[in-house]
Amino acid sequence: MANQDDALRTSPLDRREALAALGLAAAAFPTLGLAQPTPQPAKGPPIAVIPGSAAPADLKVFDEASGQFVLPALPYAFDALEPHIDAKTMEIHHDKHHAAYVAGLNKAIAELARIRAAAGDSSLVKHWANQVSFHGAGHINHSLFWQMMAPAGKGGGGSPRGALADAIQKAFGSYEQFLAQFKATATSVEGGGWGWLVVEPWSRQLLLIQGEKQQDLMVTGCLPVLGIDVWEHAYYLKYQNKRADYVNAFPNLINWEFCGKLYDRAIAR
Ligand code: MN3
Repeated sequence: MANQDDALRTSPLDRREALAALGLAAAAFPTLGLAQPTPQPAKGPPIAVIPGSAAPADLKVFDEASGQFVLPALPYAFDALEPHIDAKTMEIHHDKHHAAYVAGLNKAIAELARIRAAAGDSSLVKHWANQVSFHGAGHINHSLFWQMMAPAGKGGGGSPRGALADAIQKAFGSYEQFLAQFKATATSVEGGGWGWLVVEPWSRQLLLIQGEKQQDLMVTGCLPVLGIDVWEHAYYLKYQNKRADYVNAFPNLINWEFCGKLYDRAIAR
């Protein structure tokens, strides 16, 4: 597991940034007839990557060959989470909503590159940077969310085990108190958003926080352990306006084994 993690920490994003920087440098000299700087691979220590921040080894969210973010397959059938989440909701949520975040993220990154190449509308940097935040968070959130659930009784439900169970006990007093506060956190999100259990890595504490939209209110650097999407698109077909009923059903689906791995990675140093 450690080797897989280390391989991921070579971080395609770091390389993308380096390549983007090189492209920017090249674009600055296109017509001057000057010798362009010879691209050099980045040297020095790699940019620090917070342990646990790389994608889990079996979760393909980015394709290095194409340089594009990609939609990971659902790890189960659309109807596998019935009756707690219905098949139609899962199909639309994954195939339409999540796919739109992936497409939106790729487009926003491409538009910013066009602006750097003087081929785009430079007045739209604010817009596209905002879109990177929104769609990027949407892509990561949903990629994790599918894995954080499993069919009830077949990996979904039960209670946390191992180090995560101990940490929840320490942070919240008991699993029951944690669960009550997690539900209250999620149910009371204003508008579309998320309820999150995260590790704040500088203190290594567990925190319960709300996310609004896809990324608003997230604490910088915090690492997700468990999240529930409370946008209406996540539950409206079955539950209509009764978000609390959906939130109450959600613990039947929590994949604590996956969440435990996220926790272990988040506190590893
Ligand atoms: Mn959603």
